[in-house]
Amino acid sequence: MGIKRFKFGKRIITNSVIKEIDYCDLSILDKYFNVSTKNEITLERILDREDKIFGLGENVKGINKRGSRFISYNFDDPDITEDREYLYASHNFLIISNIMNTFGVFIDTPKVVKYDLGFTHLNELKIELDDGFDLYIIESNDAYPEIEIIHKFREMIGMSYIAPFFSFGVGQSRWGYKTKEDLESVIKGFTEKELPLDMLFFDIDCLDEFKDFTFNDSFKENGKININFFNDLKDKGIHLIPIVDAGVKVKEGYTLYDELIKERAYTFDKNGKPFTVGVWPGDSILPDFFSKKGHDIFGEAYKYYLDLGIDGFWNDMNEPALFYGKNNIEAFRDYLKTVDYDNFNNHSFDLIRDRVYAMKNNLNDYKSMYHNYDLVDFGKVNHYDVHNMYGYMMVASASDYFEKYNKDNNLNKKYLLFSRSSMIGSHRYSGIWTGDNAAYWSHLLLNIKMMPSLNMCGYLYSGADIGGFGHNSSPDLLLRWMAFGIFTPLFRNHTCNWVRPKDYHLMDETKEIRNLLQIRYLILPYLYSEYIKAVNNNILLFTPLSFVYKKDSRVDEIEDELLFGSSLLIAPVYKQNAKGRMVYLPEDVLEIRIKNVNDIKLRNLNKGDHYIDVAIDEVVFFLLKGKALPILNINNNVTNIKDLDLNDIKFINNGYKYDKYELFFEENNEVKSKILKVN
Ligand code: MIG
Repeated sequence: MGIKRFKFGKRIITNSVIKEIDYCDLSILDKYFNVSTKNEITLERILDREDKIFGLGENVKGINKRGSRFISYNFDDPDITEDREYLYASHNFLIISNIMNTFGVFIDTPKVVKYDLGFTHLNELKIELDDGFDLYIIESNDAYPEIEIIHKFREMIGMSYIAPFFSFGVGQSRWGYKTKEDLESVIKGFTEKELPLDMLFFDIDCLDEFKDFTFNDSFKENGKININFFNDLKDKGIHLIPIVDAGVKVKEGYTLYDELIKERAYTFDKNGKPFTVGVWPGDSILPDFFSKKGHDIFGEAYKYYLDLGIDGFWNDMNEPALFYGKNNIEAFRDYLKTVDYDNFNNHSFDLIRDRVYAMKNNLNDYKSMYHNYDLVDFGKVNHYDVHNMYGYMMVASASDYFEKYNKDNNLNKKYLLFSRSSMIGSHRYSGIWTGDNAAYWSHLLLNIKMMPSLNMCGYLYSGADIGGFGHNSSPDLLLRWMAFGIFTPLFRNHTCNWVRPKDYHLMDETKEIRNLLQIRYLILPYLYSEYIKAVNNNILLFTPLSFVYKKDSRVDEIEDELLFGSSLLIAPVYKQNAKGRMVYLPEDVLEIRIKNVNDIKLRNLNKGDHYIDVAIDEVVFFLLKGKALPILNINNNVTNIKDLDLNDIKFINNGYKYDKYELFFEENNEVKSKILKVN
């Protein structure tokens, strides 16, 4: 029982897979799919009524994706509705789970792939894509086939990115911080309210004219960067995390632009000229991350920030998102000249609006751009054919440079890097956040359901904008979302600039927020240890119950409870005004109820259904039988994440089967582990 690889034409090299696997004869694939190679390739399969379909990483809907339609096509659209077929990522790994025969499928291609998982016809699965890809089938005979398939798949795509320990701390962000003073007032607010802060995010308004790797004037004194600000951050143990967008402003004299132009390291049109697009800085070029030159030049641009001691970044707009292609502006201008303003009606507005919208992320623009993919000697390639890879190549350029920077400066630092756009392969270089969600209760539930799917595809350092990015959040939504977010590796409160603030220090619910942040610290030793184990052992951090409790059909449909690491079951509250929720426990557990770090209550609960009260300022989770939970014994004055002091670790024990727990921590930037005795 192994992995089978099939060849469909000449593939574009993606390096998504790092393991060499021999090709099989295409006829063997008939056992899994009805394959048709007319025009485009289609793979069809009749589904049994009981079949479930897992995987596909960053997408809407449930853990079981059956009944829906999805497309791999990285796209920026902040209106995440229930029927959205594509988000910011392409994660072409799925598991078809059947009682008799469960198998995994991975499609190695940067091109568009369409999945109809019983959407058009109840019992028909259909995958459509263009020729030129490799397909892998991953089989298992194991009693826990999904887990084994994921393990084999993750082994095949290589070890996931390891984020630095500080990035497991508390992150505050808002699109709308404009100046150094804005950032300082956040820090002041956190200090006054005695809230811990580890990462302060820096969004586009802090840049100079939206240019990457710059600061606006508020950060300068007499034209020079005010170094005191950075020293102060350092003293306070706060990491500043700047945003890095894909588009580079067209402006002579701006070094990054000049260099990309000089070395022809930009995405180009059919005549080889820069393909100019509109993004935040106005007219911009898109670095050609597929070219050796573009990869190196953009990577090296990080040096400016790194030299200031900055050690974390987020990469945005790298689908790439386009507000317009410059080539369409002329036609738009001509169109406006034809508008009959004397007979203007509602329809005239719609037509203008439609024209504007049609210029955004325009398919023809994507099809009119080219790359010089000489990083792997592939040569000239149309952007559309490698579209889904653009963000992947962007994070690779940064990550490769970080390695070089470390070497040049004799450092062994770990850097935080996470991205909006991703494709399998990029999981080795960075984490991801899940983009522009909204302050909807349904998006809290979506966050819960998406985590295991992301893990399946190799994305372990990930998280959503806590409390929702778009729309106005309410205090109860923020608190409930935090109560789930404390379990996700990336734990960042981020908001869009035109909705009402929900920064932790601006809320009235300070006590509740402080408690929740402290509970995050309390579980850190466990969270970090289980995260590292998930990376090292190619397993999930968030596991669906149905992957584990094979003999209990009750868990089949449960998607709002998850196993978290090897010891815990979590069941977040995600409904407004709920005083608690029904929880199905697949085994006897120890309930852990935390009001604050000095108020932890334990009680035994039997397997079965329970209504669990969960007050708005509490976190309740469950310790499985035979397991132990390491917690950080902290006092109320924790202000920042620090290297763990192992003397501060104690255990909550539920009849632990072994007397030792392997704890992971970071020491001098290295991941270390120590076997602790469980008392
Ligand atoms: O067009 O940088 O998803 O997190 O705050 C919007 C501004 C651009 C989208 C990101 C969001 C970020 C915002 N960006």
